[in-house]
Parts: sequence; C-alpha cells; structure tokens
Amino acid sequence: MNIYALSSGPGISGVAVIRVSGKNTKDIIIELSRSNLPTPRVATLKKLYKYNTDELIDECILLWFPGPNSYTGEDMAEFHVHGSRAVIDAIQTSISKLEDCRLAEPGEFTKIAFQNGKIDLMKAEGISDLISAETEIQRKQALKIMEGKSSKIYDNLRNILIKVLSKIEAKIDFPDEDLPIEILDGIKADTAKALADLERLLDDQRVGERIREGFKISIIGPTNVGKSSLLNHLANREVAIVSEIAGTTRDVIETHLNLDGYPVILSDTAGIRDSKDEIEKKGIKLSLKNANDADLNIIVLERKSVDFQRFLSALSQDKNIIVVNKLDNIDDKINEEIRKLNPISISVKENININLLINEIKKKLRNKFISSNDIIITRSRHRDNIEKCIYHLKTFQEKNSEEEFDKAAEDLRLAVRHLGLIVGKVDVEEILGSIFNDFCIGK
Ligand SMILES: Nc1nc2c(ncn2[C@@H]2O[C@H](COP(=O)(O)OP(=O)(O)O)[C@@H](O)[C@H]2O)c(=O)[nH]1
Ligand SMILES: [Mg+2]
Repeated sequence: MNIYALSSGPGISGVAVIRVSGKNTKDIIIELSRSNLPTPRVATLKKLYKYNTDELIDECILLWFPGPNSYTGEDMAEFHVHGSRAVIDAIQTSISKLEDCRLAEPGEFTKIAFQNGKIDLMKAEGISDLISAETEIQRKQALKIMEGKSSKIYDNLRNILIKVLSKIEAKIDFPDEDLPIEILDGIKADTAKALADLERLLDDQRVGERIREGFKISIIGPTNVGKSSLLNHLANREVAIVSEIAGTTRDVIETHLNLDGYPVILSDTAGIRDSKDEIEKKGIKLSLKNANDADLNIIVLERKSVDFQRFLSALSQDKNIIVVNKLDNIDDKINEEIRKLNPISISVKENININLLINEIKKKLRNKFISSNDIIITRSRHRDNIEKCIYHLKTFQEKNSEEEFDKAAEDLRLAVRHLGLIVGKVDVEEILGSIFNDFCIGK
C-alpha cells in the first residue's frame, strides 16, 4: 500500500508539502509529472498534471527519496506545491486514483519509520512533542528526546539486565555447575545498581510530564480582589467574567498560556469568603482543592484584606506567591499582617509590576522544577513501565536460593521487557496505536 497526505498545516499557504510513501512512489512521480524521475534528493522543478488528462495542475518542486534513505525507510516523494485548497485537492485526487494509494492515517509516516527501524519509539514521541511544542522549554525537551538522550539511558540499563539474565539462564541450562561466587556477587551488584538508577529517575517531581502538559498555577484569594482580572490580563483575553459583584466566579476556569516560554495551565477560582449560598460554597471547596493540586499558587489580596490567614494556613506554604492587587488604590492603608508577608504589589488595572509577578513565577518554577536532575521521563507511559520494572527487580532480589533460579529468571525477563517497552524493543503492536494516534495526518 502507498500512502499520501498533506504534511504542511491546513489553510492557505505560500507553499504546501504533499508527501508520498510506498513502493509505487516512482510510478506516482512519473504519472503526475509525465517525466522521468529526478535525481534523488535534489530539488527539481516539475509540472504536475491531472490523472489521465493533459490538464496542468501546478508547477512544483519535487524531491525524490529512494528508500531506505528516507524518513519512512520506503521510497518517498515530496511535492512542494502552491498552498491553495484547489491545488492540494487536485493533486490528492489524482494520487488517490492511482493503484494502491490511500490517504495516510495520523502519524502513519512516523509509524512506518518506526516499523522499519529508522527510529525508536522515544524518538517517535519526541517528534510528536516537537510538532506540538508551544513554548521554548517544550521545544527543548522534545528535541532532547528526539536526539535519543533518554533512549540511551534506558538502553544501557536494559543491556545491564540482559547480561545478568544471560548469566542466570546459563545456570539454568547447566544446573549441575555451580555459579562462581564472583558471578553471583556481580549479579547482585548489577541489579542493585540498576534498581538505584531507576529509582533516581522516578524521583523527578514529574517535571518532564509537567513540561509536556503545562505547570498548574492556581489563582486564589478573597472575593473581589481582582483574581479574574489577573487571569484575563495574563491570558490577554476575556477568559473569566470580571465584575465588582463579589462571588461572580464560581467554577474553576482554566486557560493554557505560554508564560515567557513556560507552558502553564492557569486557573481562576471562586473567591474565598463565608458564604451561605450552596453553589458558592461548592465553588470555594473547589478553589481550595485546585490550589492544593497546583504546582504554584498566586494568592491575590488587596491592601485592606482581612481574615485571609485561615485559608492561607490550609495551603502548603512552599508554593505560594503573595500578591497585593489594586496598587493604584492608594487610599487604602495596607494591613500590617499582609505587609509582613512581603507581597508583590501590583495593579492589574494600571498594568503595574505584572512583569515582577511573571519573573517571580518563572523563578519559582525554575527553582522548584527545572533545576532538578536531568529530565528523562516525559510521559506516564514511561513512568508506569519504570515502576513495573522496579517491582519485578525487587521480586527478583528477594529470590536468593539457587532452587528459585527459574522463577528469578522470569522476574528479570519481565523487568527487561518493561524497559524494552519504553523504547519499543519488544512486540509493541498494542502500544503503537496509543502513541501514533496523537499525531496529525501527514507526519
Ligand atoms: N482599582 C483597581 N481595581 C481593580 C484592579 N483589578 C481589578 N479591579 C476591579 O476589582 C473588581 C473585582 O475584580 P475581579 O477580577 O472580578 O475580582 P475577583 O472576584 O477576585 O475575580 C472589578 O470591578 C475590577 O475592575 C486594580 O488593579 N485596581
Ligand atoms: Mg472572579
């Protein structure tokens, strides 16, 4: 089967790229261009014609990549055409009429690349992350994964365990031979080291996953202090309703932001006050839960705020940024208790000191997360497999006597299998779908 798809984004563009992969790529090029194959990997100007007619569709730059030196490993071509709906449709319709050609599924080019051994599973995920990266740190993280930094670590650990396994299997094959004590000690030391390395990888505060999904920041505080105004200001649009009526925000309102390169999920919450209103009370409960789940809280107060200590003490103290809004309201005298908290004074209305707040947010995220050891785990899929690997290694360690070698070997095989699943070095059909379905068509 041959596949084709628009690989550049949808919509009108100067240039659009249509990709083709499969063993009939040569015939597709010849049929559409009515001329010979161009030199491999050399951009060549060609005319493209409608299927079975002499009607010209467009002129294009054609790239011909004979397999296996192509992205998918199969024969491939790229048609760089003018990016209008009509041109793209006409070319895709013509290709679709050729034998054994169909539109690619999402991520199918990358899936074929993986199946042909051009890339491992982590690289495929890195490519997917790079395509959807919205901020600088997401781009950097995706690139690191794409370059194989994490794969190498998993591969090394897996190779160590495979070596241990081979020694144990040798013992199983020759039950009458005793394993020399050095080998037994080696087995113990190698597994203990692998186990420690894996546990260290897990101790990462889930930074990699947070970078992929966004750091959670909750805006919390009494009613009417300007929480919704702050959210709208940071989001640069009207996400939440702002009003002088206290108790306007009741649900948690979330918005995704690129905060100077940091991916953030910012949520606005119901103002904390003693309320008799059942719906508002539920909202306040949600506010506190949201703040407790968040990576960071922006506590918004105003100078005259009182009675805030009660909810403040319900929140963990190490992830709070205290802000006093309405700096422009100079009539209000600042409450002494607030001053002691060393707040950042801002005015959302007059756009004063918002940059100080953004810097403080970045500093907190950097200190708390980014400086932690190298980020290796970026998806819960990796974490789950590491946890399972650790579990089997521990069960393996518990089996000490030689009679249990058979069972111990099975524990080790399972541990190796889970590391293999991360990079894709086992029978992975079952996990392929879940990864490649996240891709866009044409990748
Ligand atoms: N003077 C002044 N008023 C503000 C400022 N920020 C927000 N407000 C006003 O305070 C009121 C409450 O704002 P809102 O964002 O709905 O507060 P929330 O209840 O905490 O979400 C609205 O009338 C806003 O216009 C500010 O920096 N200065
Ligand atoms: Mg509000």
